[in-house]
Amino acid sequence: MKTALITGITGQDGSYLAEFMLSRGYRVVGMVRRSSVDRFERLEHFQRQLELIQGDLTDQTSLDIAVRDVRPDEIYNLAAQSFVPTSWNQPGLTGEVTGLGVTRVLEAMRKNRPEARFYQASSSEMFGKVLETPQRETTPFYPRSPYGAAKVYAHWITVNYRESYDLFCCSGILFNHESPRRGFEFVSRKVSDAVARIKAGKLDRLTMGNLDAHRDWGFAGDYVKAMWMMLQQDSPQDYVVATGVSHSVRDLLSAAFAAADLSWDEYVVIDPALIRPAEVDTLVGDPTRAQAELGWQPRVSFDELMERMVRADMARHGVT
Ligand code: NDP
Ligand code: GDR
Repeated sequence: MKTALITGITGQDGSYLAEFMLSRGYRVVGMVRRSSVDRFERLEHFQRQLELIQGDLTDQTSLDIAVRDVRPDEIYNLAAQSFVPTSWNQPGLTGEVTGLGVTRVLEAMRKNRPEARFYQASSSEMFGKVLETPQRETTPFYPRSPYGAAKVYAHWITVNYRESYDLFCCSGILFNHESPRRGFEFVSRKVSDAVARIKAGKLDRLTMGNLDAHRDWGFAGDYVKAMWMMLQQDSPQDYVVATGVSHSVRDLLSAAFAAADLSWDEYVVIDPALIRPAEVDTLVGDPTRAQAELGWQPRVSFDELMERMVRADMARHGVT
């Protein structure tokens, strides 16, 4: 039985990846940071099948102990301060966790378990003010936030440990992926939850930021499979994971409200405070390498994704 160590297991992707790895017969160990409250909502329905250990990406000792004791065959580093707007208010913390934290995990692996395979959660935010469309593995980076800058550092340190120490390290450059388990501050979930609350009579107005931004949105359940596929290859590589289709935030509003037979323009107001200091205007990925070398394909379309999210939130709020 192979062992997978997942950092960030309490997050959206961590929960889907853990379920997927269990279905492949892995022993799954999740690293969680110490908190005064349990935050395992996304894991509740299968938590008994998991081992959870404490650790924090800001603390080298905890990572050394985790890797030494767990003896993983595969390490998935999903932990990060992942919300872009927070990265302007907490740039130091974002750099520590999302950037330097990756070096700490790599060091823990190099010292304690160099034969393990390593996955780094890289991001399309690294392309930022895009220098090429669609974005592929060779497109130069131009990050537009402290988060994006931290991810660029994390990406290159992963490449560097592969080249310096001959470790099996891969970066998945994943474009936005969503699900009913998405955090409430991200735009897709903010909107699906708002639609459900409007239907339930609990909300009459939704404040939004930039409606003109375009993103390449896919389903998180499809994307975690690509993470695993990368670590099953003969040699380590970096891969773009995306649908290849871009939509605006306005399209997202339209799809989500339509799923509940509502018109978004009757409820949405713009709040300038939600406009970012520097925006990533348009992202669209070219997943050709992932399709050709991994055999990966996205299965859930944009409209289906938004409909699923709205339905799940409506059920949560007790409306049909
Ligand atoms: P989430 O924000 O849902 O999850 C982040 C996870 O990181 C949580 O489990 C969180 O723990 C954990 N974490 C945060 N800080 C620390 C720390 N100091 N030490 C240990 N763990 C910590 O993110 P997603 O699941 O959406 O994303 C997973 C990864 O993929 C992230 O690295 C993200 O940046 C990246 N990514 C995500 C994309 C997306 O569209 N979802 C696209 C491209 C990249 P806690 O529950 O305690 O807060
Ligand atoms: P993003 O996701 O920044 O792309 O990062 P988010 O859903 O936060 O924003 C997407 C786009 O929507 C615009 N927007 C709003 N966003 C939020 N959150 N709230 C609003 O009210 C709103 N109005 C408009 C934003 O300006 C932006 O253009 C996500 C995260 O998961 C990162 O961790 C990951 O690396 C990238 O996706 C790929």
